Amino acid sequence: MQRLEVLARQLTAGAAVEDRTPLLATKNDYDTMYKRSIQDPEGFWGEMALGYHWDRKFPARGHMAANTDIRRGPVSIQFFAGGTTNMSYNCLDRWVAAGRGEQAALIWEGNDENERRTVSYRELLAEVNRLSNWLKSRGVKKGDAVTIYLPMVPELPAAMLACARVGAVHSVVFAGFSADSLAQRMVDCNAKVLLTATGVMRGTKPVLLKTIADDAVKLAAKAGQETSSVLCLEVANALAAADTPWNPVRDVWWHAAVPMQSAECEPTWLDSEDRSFLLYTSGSTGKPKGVVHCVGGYMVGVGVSCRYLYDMRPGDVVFTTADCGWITGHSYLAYGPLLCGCSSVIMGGIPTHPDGGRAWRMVERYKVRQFYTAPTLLRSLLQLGDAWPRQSDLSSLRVLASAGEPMNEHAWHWFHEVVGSSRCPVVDTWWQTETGNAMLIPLPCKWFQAKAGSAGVPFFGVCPVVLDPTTGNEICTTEAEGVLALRGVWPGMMRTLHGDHERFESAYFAPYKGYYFTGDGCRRDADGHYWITGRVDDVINVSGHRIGTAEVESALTEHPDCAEAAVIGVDHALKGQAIYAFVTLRGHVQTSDAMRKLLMDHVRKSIGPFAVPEVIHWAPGLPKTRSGKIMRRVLRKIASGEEKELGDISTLAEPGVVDMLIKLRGK
Ligand code: 6R9
Repeated sequence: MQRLEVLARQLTAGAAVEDRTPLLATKNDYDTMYKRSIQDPEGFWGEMALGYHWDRKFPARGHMAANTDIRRGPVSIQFFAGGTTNMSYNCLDRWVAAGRGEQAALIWEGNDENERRTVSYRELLAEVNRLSNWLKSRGVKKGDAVTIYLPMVPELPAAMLACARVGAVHSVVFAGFSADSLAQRMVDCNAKVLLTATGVMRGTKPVLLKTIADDAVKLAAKAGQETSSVLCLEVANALAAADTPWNPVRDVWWHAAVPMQSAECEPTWLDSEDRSFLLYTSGSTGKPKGVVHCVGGYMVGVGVSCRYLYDMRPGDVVFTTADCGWITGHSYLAYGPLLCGCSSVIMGGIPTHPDGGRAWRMVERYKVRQFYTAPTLLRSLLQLGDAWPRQSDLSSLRVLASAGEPMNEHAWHWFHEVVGSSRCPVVDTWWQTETGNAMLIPLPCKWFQAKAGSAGVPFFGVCPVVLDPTTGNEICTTEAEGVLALRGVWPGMMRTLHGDHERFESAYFAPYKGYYFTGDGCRRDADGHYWITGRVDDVINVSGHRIGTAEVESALTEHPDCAEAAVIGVDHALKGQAIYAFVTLRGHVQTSDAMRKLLMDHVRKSIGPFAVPEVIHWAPGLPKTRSGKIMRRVLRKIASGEEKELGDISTLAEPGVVDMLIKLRGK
């Protein structure tokens, strides 16, 4: 009996992954399409966009315009101008009309493995319509911002799609952010409506989201931003509805308000260049930046990348482990798979709960074809041993994707050999919140020779250049090392930073005139493959979460006992990078472990748990240049115990500080 079950499982697994015609079968296919995308972007993307529904077609010529050279005037980008469309229509109605209404759109598992839900395309469309009607009933109109602070439940992508349907601009805030961070983001985009939940279980820990949301609403009000409606979803097991703090004037229960709405809602047809969503991300200085994406370009960029880079086709089951609070969740969990007619798997809990086999059992259960994760998760899963993936039938897998941070060779080989049984390409893609979709990619094609740790070759329309960081000149030899910049434009590119076009230009287009500056260093090898060497600015990547050193520093210095702080990133075996803070206390304050804890708690409250420094190194003074600039290069060497390689410190205002800091390491 048992053997028969195994056999049946193998047969169905086989049926789900029948061989298919490859999209880029030969190198020549890729070269031809790539070349055309660079030589005639307007024609190329115009044709690609015809794979989507447009209520009003854009003209074949004249729909694209761009300037990325600040010497020639303001930076501006447009694609498919003159056309109108709607992303929720392309994600949902189109597939229901094509007879896929009963197919799963979302497959969800909660923190507890027995909590499972499947939402078909027809059901998701109805839920999105009801939610759209609720948003309208609350006065939400095209262009209005809506903040979404939800855990990973099917209602999160549904909320994003409902905003897309009515033309509201969603701002999803990762449910690990604190009340301060949530408030800051609500104030920045002027959001009057907040969608949240009672709470969520993370492993064995409940997180009370509604309480955090209430605090954020209060903080926003103090900053002059009134929240008119808070829609709250009851999430079982976290907190009973009866125990949830409630303001009857402002708060609305999801289960009371949404089901009574009509399940029909005409999509609002939006101009291609209308705003689609905002997503806040960290930069090297100042507050988080509200990256703005627009409807048509983002849709086409993400949809086409899913098709060509991850081979997503209708009916495929895609499992992306990212949270919708980050760009990978937007592009490759929510929008991308649905634009391709796939079933998207959502994991509500953490992948190592209750044990290291959780993610692999889900792959087996749902016959996942594309598994998309981040190196940080791979590192923690591989630590738990090979037995876990080997216990599950992973034969449905065809594409193993990753993004977010550099993948070390060890993790790459484990992914390829243990998870993929050496049959599946490892697609380690480089991209950013700002780029909208994957940009550099080891193509998942038989002919492509992927190299462990390399981000591969450019996607259509992407023109990477390696710049000499000191002269700013392009290094034109095939083999090159320097700063990664991009020439030209692509549809999924951000259009501006919310409320600050000047910062958009100065952060991305001023450092190297004529190019988009990525903030990453890179190397191009003799075969033209790119290797990302990490950020060259003051951005740290902790477990794939981007954090600006300036944000952590300002959280620390907000504490009344902290006089000054300097934050750097140090290598960390699991997280990739960890936050290391040098802190100078005010004169009268004594250093102690209790003080350390106070400062850590303060950062947790101010930004969120993931931004808490791993190490606080007491610093009676900081190494500064005579003009007052902190020399982080010196701090990095001190933190990693490489003081013999400090280099030139003759420009330091007080060289004695260095010895003091070395003595205080580990104290
Ligand atoms: C998608 C995403 C962007 C930054 C980026 C770079 C790093 C992303 C990478 C990678 C090496 C890869 N990064 N993918 N580094 N190899 N395959 O993560 O967006 O959160 O905006 O982060 O992440 O440093 O500049 P985002």
